[in-house]
Amino acid sequence: MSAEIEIESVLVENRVFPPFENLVKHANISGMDAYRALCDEADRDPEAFWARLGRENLVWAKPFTQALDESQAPFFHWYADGEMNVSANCLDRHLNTPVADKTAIIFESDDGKVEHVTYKQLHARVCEFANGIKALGYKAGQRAVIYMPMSIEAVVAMQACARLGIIHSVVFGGFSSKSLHERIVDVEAVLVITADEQVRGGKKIPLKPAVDEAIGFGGCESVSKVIVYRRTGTPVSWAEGRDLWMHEVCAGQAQTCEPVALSGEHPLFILYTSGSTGKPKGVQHSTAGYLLWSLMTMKWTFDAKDDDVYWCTADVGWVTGHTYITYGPLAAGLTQVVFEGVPTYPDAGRFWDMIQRHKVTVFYTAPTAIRSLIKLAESTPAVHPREYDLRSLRILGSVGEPINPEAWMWYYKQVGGERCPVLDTWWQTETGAHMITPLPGATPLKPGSCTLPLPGIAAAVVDETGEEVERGKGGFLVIKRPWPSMVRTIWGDPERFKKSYFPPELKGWYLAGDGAQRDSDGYFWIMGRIDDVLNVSGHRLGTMEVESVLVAHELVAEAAVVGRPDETTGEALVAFVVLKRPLPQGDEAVAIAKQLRDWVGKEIGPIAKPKDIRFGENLPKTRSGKIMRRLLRVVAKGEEITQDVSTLENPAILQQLSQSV
Ligand code: 6R9
Repeated sequence: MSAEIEIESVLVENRVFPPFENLVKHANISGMDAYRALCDEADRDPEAFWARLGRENLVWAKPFTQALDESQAPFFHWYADGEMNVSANCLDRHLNTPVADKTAIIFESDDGKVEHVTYKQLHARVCEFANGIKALGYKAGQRAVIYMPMSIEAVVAMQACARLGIIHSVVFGGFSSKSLHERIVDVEAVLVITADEQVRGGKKIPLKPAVDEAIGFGGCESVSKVIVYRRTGTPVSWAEGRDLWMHEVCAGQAQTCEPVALSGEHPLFILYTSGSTGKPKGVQHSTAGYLLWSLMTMKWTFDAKDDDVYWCTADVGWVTGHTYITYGPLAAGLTQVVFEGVPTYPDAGRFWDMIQRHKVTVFYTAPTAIRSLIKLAESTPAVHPREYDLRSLRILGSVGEPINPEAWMWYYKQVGGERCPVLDTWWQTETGAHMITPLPGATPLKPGSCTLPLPGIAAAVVDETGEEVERGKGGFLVIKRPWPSMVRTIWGDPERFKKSYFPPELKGWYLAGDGAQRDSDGYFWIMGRIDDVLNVSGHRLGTMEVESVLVAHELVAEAAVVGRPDETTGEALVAFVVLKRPLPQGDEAVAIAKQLRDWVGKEIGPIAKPKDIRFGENLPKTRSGKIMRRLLRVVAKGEEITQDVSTLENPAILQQLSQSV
């Protein structure tokens, strides 16, 4: 944790939008008094509050007697002596209710084919696949890596693992074989579940070849089977005895499968996310606490109602796809849209067209998507949301990065028709589910603010000694009390877990890694990361991660990566590179920059490719040899350096680095 808080300040908006009466009237949390009553209940006796929610909202195979065990803090244990199964809580619980015959998933493929699956059918498909993997000998506690496109099959694969207690680790389909390899090795996966290809924006992108390559890198001896979902039918190479088709694994299996009763603390999944060092962290989540908060936030934030058609546009490769596609909406018994493709194909009206056709009521997407659709709608009137009937919408959500007030207002007016609240939900891979967010039937909204913490979430803004800062001043965002869906550990690295999230100065509180400030109403305004993590299009990327890949290239001697504000992607990566050869000029510089960009794409994935690469003979360093990233951030923005450069050893270098290739 750096002593200095260096954060990009957000525009503070003064407009306030009170909640809509029609939403307040029927909301699951109706009005600010109801919200405050829940907050008070949680503050009075947090454990009793969480125990009540756990009892009332989850189906237990064996009831718990203790909600929270703090004896090994910061390794908090929740509902540990209770037993339950996440998949049973998402599917079986609905079987003897009217929800059984309700559509669980409306799947729409990239090319517009639509498939409806009811809860009963989804249950049968999950059971068949679970029986199939059980027959192969896999069991609770082992790890499976899932590398799949957005599909019903991806949800089935995750749910089937949960049903058997197999810990899944989903790797986003946009990650390279190298990243995939790293994760397979780190979790010692016994099973990889993938597809032949994925289809996005009219293009086919291979997946199975990346799995073959990843395993080919070596060190993956733990993997005994690769199960392949046939998405496109393109021929793929086949390792006899290792590779199996998903439909063949399912063939002939019974459509019921006893869910395994697991401790509330049984690990449900591991999901990798970037931190401030080169190596991504395997964030481990648990069974009961995670599912409880996934479900409660569906009910509270999204005000889940029986007749909702809910759509979260995230990919299951990210935490948003885990909590708000695979688990939360199913536990809540909602009908949800699952979409394979991209927002701009066949044109930039795709989201609006789908909302219109499927009569979506709750829509949850990322600011990056909104910002890029604003641009396209303004230039191509035919894909402007006003051209579509979006009257089915009642709630809009935003996630992944700060939403700037301009984008908020456009979303509110053009998409929501000034009838729908925009919920700016702040949370993280580590928090499992929403933490600070407006409630649609209670919270007055301010564009650009994620407003107030959910009941039970003890959020605060403090300085480096742990003192709460004054209203209007920036500080570190912390959570002062444990909550059920919190990260349990970093897979294989409990020391890093303690160091990253529970620094000793902060009295055992959870350090989120974001800067924030509160206004005079107590509203939270997130001001960006305080560590070396960037947020590009809502995806977390560690600058060190990209740097270590760049310096691994044969041409590169040294590299520093910083972020620069970007109109569309929020932040963009700028890489400053010192080559092992003389400074390249003109076409040669362009060619090397391309080579390096492709290298990063191959090593991590296309999302990590630097937008801008600058070459120099050196990097700005202090006399003790430390790279002065603060100066690089200024140079990356193309701004004049007004800071003190007296500690800089080689001031002339800044001029060189200000030239784009
Ligand atoms: C869910 C998710 C977490 C980081 C987080 C913060 C940023 C997420 C935000 C937001 C401002 C919001 N972030 N939501 N910043 N306002 N509503 O995105 O998880 O990928 O782990 O990213 O994203 O910086 O620390 P994850």
